[in-house]
Amino acid sequence: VFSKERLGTDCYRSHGEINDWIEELQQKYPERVFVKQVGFSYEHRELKTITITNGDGRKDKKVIFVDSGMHAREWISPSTGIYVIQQLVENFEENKALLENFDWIVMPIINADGYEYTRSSPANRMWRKTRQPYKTCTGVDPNRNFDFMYGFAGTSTLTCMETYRGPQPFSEPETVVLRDVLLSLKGKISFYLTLHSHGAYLLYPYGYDRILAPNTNELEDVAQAGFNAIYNYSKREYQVGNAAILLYPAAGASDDYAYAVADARIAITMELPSGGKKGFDPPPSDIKSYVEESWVGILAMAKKVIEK
Ligand code: ING
Ligand code: ZN
Repeated sequence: VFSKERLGTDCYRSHGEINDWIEELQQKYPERVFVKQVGFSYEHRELKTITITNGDGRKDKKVIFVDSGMHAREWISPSTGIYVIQQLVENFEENKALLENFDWIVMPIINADGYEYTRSSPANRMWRKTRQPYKTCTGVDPNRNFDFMYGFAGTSTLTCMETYRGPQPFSEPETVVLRDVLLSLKGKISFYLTLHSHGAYLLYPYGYDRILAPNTNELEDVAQAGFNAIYNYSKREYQVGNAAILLYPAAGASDDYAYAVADARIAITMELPSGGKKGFDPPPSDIKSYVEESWVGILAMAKKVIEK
């Protein structure tokens, strides 16, 4: 019934396909995989996490948490989330050392409604936000909607803007779901990795303002490990640094929240490389090379965290 790597890397997958696939993984590998329905999107799509273990039954492990699909148009992000799951579950023998002292939890699609909206017609391809309507326009930037330094720099009060922060923190069901998952893991997260695109950046807190986080040396070390691995692999040069200083200040993002509120020791926003006409649209034929390269970086960062 099941073939290895059923989802492959040949095309962008729908939210439904991804959900069905992780449920199949749980059926196929019940001792190592646990899928949990953690809530619903505004349009009632099922939001799920997949917990990946080595099956030894230990319950005291720290967690490496990866999410993707927060911004609708950043399609290479969920593709990479899928690839991470494939590496840990279907390529278990090669990667089982990563699961010895850590459980991995992946949430492959956060903004399910936005993602499906970008898939529904070419006219909607560049949608970024959620899909809850407000008075004049639809959607909130989920990466401005978290309640740490909410409303500070890089956020908009205008409903029609791409960085609309919402009427209040956690106005969006999708950010509530991610918040509750992160808080349920509070103090257990060694590495929070959130996958975005595009531009090839490895960003670490704080993002709300140009302020360095207390363990900046450690954050920089982990990000540098990712940089080096990718550079050695493909000669691509990611830019590494504090999110607000290197890119721009953006308050209410999930990495700051995971770091400052859910006490993730390391939190990184990985902006995957640009592709296609607008940067957000690498052609399907490029998915394979993008996700393989990105995994090299993710692996190196995870190893750095694990060896600490
Ligand atoms: N970029 C991120 C954004 O939400 C970011 C960059 C993340 C900046 C975290 C500051 C803090 O704007 C994309 N492409 O979404
Ligand atoms: Zn993004």
